[in-house]
Amino acid sequence: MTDLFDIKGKVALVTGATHGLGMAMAKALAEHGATLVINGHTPSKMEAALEAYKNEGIDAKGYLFDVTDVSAVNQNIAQIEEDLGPIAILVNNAGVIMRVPALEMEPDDFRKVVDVDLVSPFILAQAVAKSMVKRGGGKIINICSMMSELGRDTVSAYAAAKGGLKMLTRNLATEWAKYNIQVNGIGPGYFATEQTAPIRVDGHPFNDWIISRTPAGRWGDPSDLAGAVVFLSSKASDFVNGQILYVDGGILATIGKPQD
Ligand code: GCO
Ligand code: CA
Repeated sequence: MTDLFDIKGKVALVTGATHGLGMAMAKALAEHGATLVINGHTPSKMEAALEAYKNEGIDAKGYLFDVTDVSAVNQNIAQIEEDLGPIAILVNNAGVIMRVPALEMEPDDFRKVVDVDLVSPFILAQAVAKSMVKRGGGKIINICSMMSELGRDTVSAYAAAKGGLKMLTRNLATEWAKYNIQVNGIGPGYFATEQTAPIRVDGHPFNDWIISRTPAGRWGDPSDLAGAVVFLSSKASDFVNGQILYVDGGILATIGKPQD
């Protein structure tokens, strides 16, 4: 019997995988047999990350490059394919967030957020798709957000970029489905990571609000993304194109409930 979720030996590149949700998804792919390639841009973080993967028995290969730099991306993609073979799975996870009220947001900072969170996934997708087309297929997974659907105070640039990333996903899926490339997204809800640590403290109004706003009644654990990323990387999703799979404990399903 063939295993629908089998990704053994497939080369998977996860950007921004030196920590957080990127690292959790990268581990899930490696644990299901993928050859793991991680990208980062800070040498010290990369070193620590490779050590952390090793401690869990994962032999991750690290490539340091800036995902917004077109020539660095193209060079590194070519190098990865030369070193390890064709990239079968790309997870566009690298991202930044700035929490600044829109009236105070510097247009240059807005541009920087859009560059990392929206333009770079396009650059990476184009770079890997060129060889995926020649090889007859591949999987591209864009990491979206609750802010692909919803607004929130202070995150105008992030929401604009993540909403854009949802439409980029649909558009690339439209153009590349005929090449057997499935482009989909994962939309994490509110997860317990370093990024949300300052707002997750017990008794903090944001912490209490998120827990009550989430039907599942808790923050997501990074390991909650494992099933979604393996599904969208495997042949189980070969006829799934342009979807955003929200892993959010039900946030988007509900308007919420009144506070007591
Ligand atoms: C925020 C959070 C979010 C999360 C996530 C939600 O400030 O609201 O940091 O932006 O990072 O993307 O899906
Ligand atoms: Ca992060």
